[in-house]
Amino acid sequence: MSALRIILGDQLSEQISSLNGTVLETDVILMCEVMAETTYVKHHKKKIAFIFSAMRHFAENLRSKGYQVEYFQLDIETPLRSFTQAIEKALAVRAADHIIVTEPGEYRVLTELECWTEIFELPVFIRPDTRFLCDHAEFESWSYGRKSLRMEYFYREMRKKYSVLMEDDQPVGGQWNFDSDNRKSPQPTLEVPDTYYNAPDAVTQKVLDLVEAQFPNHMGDTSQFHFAVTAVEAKAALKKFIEERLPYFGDFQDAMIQGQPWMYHAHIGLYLNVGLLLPLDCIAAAEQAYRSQKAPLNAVEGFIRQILGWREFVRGIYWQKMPDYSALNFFEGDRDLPGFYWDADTKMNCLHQSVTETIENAYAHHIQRLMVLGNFALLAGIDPRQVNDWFLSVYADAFEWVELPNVTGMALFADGGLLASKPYASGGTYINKMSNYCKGCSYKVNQKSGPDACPFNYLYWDFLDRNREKLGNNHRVGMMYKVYDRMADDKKQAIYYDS
Ligand code: DLZ
Ligand code: SF4
Repeated sequence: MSALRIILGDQLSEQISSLNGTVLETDVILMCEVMAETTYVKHHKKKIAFIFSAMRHFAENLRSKGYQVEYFQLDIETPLRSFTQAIEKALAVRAADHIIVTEPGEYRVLTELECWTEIFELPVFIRPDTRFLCDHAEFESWSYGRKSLRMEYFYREMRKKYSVLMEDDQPVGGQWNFDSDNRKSPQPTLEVPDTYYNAPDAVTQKVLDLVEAQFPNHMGDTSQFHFAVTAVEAKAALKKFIEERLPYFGDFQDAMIQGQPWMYHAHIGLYLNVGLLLPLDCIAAAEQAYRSQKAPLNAVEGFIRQILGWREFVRGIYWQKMPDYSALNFFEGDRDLPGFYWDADTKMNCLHQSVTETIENAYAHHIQRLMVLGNFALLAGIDPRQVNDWFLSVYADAFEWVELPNVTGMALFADGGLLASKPYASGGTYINKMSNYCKGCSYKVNQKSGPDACPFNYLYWDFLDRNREKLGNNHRVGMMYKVYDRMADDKKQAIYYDS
């Protein structure tokens, strides 16, 4: 008996279920750099480099522990077109009588591997991904019969299940959620610590050269590559966050400062999503910081909610609603994504800064993604498929199970309210409150119409007006319709023409 065990590029954990029970003498681990996976959306150069380097380091680590690893590096002359082709190539040189794989993070990949039994005439065992804290059956039973799915209630169940920030059966501090403490406006003089920096080693340097040569038309460049690429390094990045940023994470969670791409966010999403960090380790480290009085409760609870609540919740929704979820378009957006999402060439300073930082770092923080980049796409009525493809390709942490619900559900409200209770739509005022971008902008944030008006302002009112039938009954938006209806007709006309 010998197994071919497949490890995908986002399954780089020694605890991954596909490795359970490996017989070192007979079993073969297969990992492969697949051209089609790098180009089905044009991933950012730093994202491809991160994944390839982390994969190569992971393979080396497995070899050092006695595993037999078949690793296919990207072959430019005869690139692999799919995971299926990689298995075919592996089976040509390594005999196996069954295949073992952990369920993938994308529906597209699941449909591919569900064909393997027929193609290879071998039993294929698809194991659950036990790195997640809520499995599919548990999410089904939690969501069964509920009219709407709200993360808050799911999160409370998870807090109890894992006994996180609990005192007996009550939440520490007497409440579940401290978000109301987390809305401080930014002070441009804040001294934000540097993000984790890891100098590329020889393996990473080889990958960076490969990516620069082979993907010239993809976003970004490979200079200043500083990501962790092993589990040990990712743990160091987590430690740096817990010690230096976590204490302020809550206070400035929604703040944006020009020239400060990292703020007090964790920047560990990419490590969690490829498996270099495990969720419970991150949660335990944050809770420990609170228990030892190194970080306040509002910060620790907010951070833990992202991992134990939001991350698991969006994964549950993704697998429950796919494949239909990827086609949802509640507002029937049909405009093309503007070119400035790729080159930052826009006079709107908030968008210019957010896209510039995305190009440089394959990263932008949550509030830039939601209230600047997502908000603009929502208000302007951009086709959700194009917006999703963009988010999936440009961020190093983006894998479809997490990207799609965040963009389609949260940023675009394209699911009509399955995941969020109202659209996260706002005019320039909110961006001005939470950032210093407007000071350096060609547009005037206080003007509602005319050539100098902040485009977010007229797009906001136009968005409400053209979607009245769909949003008029939403009591959380109702107030804004009253404001719009009181506006003079000439103002409404100007908004319409500017949009
Ligand atoms: C995103 C990505 C990229 C760029 N390249 C690879 C690759 O070469 N090999 C691989 O195994 N996985 C890659 N991935 C991740 C996959 O596209 C996909 O997101 C995951 O397999 C889903 O579980
Ligand atoms: Fe963005 Fe409007 Fe502010 Fe300019 S004025 S930075 S477009 S919100």
